[in-house]
Amino acid sequence: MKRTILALAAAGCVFAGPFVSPEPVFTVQAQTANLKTVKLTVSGMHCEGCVNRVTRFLKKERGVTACTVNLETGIAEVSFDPARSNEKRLIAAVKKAGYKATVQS
Ligand SMILES: [Cu+2]
Repeated sequence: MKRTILALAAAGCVFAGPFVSPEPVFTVQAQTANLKTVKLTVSGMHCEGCVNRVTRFLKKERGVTACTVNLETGIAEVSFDPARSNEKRLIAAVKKAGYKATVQS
């Protein structure tokens, strides 16, 4: 179920391509409309393994629908439902993974 929502949410984020059906997916659209995206500066990552670990922990966090972690910049871009999570929880998730994070201003 969660997997389906993620897939649909991802499809909703992609700008209308040839495969995007014009029929709206009502519930998912309503959900994605309320998503919030934050950029976290993550320190302590030094390889692809770290990136995967941080990504995994962030994606496990409730309400998180998407997460992209960039090793070079050390920035994690996270989309989440603000009704279910917040910056503090995301930072805690990164900490649980073994790294430090701050919200990028
Ligand atoms: Cu590493």
